[in-house]
Amino acid sequence: MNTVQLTKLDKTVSGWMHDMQTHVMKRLTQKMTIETKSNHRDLVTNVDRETEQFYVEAIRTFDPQAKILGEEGLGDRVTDMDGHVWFVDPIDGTMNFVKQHAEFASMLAYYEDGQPVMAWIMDVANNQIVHGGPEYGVFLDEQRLEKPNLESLADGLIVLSGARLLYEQYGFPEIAKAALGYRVYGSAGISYLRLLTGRAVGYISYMKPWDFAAGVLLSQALGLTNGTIDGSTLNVLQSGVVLTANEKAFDDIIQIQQK
Ligand code: 2AM
Ligand code: CA
Ligand code: CA
Ligand code: CA
Repeated sequence: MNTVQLTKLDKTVSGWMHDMQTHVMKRLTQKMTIETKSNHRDLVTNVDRETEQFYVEAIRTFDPQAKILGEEGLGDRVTDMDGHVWFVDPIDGTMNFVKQHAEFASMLAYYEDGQPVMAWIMDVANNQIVHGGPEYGVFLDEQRLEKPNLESLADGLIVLSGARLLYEQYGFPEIAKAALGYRVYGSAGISYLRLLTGRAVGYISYMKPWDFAAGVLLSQALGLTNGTIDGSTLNVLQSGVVLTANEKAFDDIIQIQQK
């Protein structure tokens, strides 16, 4: 895609997200339907479904060839990365959405024949978007972001998923102890925003494709390193423990893993 096409794509999708933001913040003042999915902590609301439906309709009109992988299942069954593939996480951090009315995100990512093109992560309550891609640059709203400093794990904050830390999985306690400090945000999108804006040196969590497709694309575009914690190849259609960090902190974490 050339710059004109990328700019059009960015403006179009950012426009959808601003419309979504107005709608979702209004929904927070109204009564919500809250249901559980796989267990009592796995929440879904009518707003998650409505928001996914809104994105699916917008994407289908804009890009009739789209294959859409959305968390709430209103898109398509996507089994390969051929053609135009869109990842949708309508509300990321649904528990924060329900309990805090803040610290939740909305994420979209677009890949063409397996190549990352552009992604968007919005901090909905703060109405801020990080958006961009490898050919376009990465921006926080209008401000271009630079590659974050190469701070080591010992000198920086590591962002972790709370459940994995609590249940001492994947070496998370050792990683937290080796870091200057650790943070748990309860939303993959908010975690990636902290990393992309240089407030943390790394993020590790067990994630599904819609949780990391946008974050991995934007991180890579900013020069951060992405991988899996077990050294297997990162596949955007496969769930796994994904690690994103600056290259120094990435090595520090892999070394702790291999001990
Ligand atoms: P969600 O709110 O979109 O479901 C919270 O710890 C973070 O992990 C959120 O980004 C949440 O996304 C995601 N999450 C929730 N349950 C999960 C699960 N079973 N596996 C992987 N990620 C999950
Ligand atoms: Ca969910
Ligand atoms: Ca999610
Ligand atoms: Ca979600």
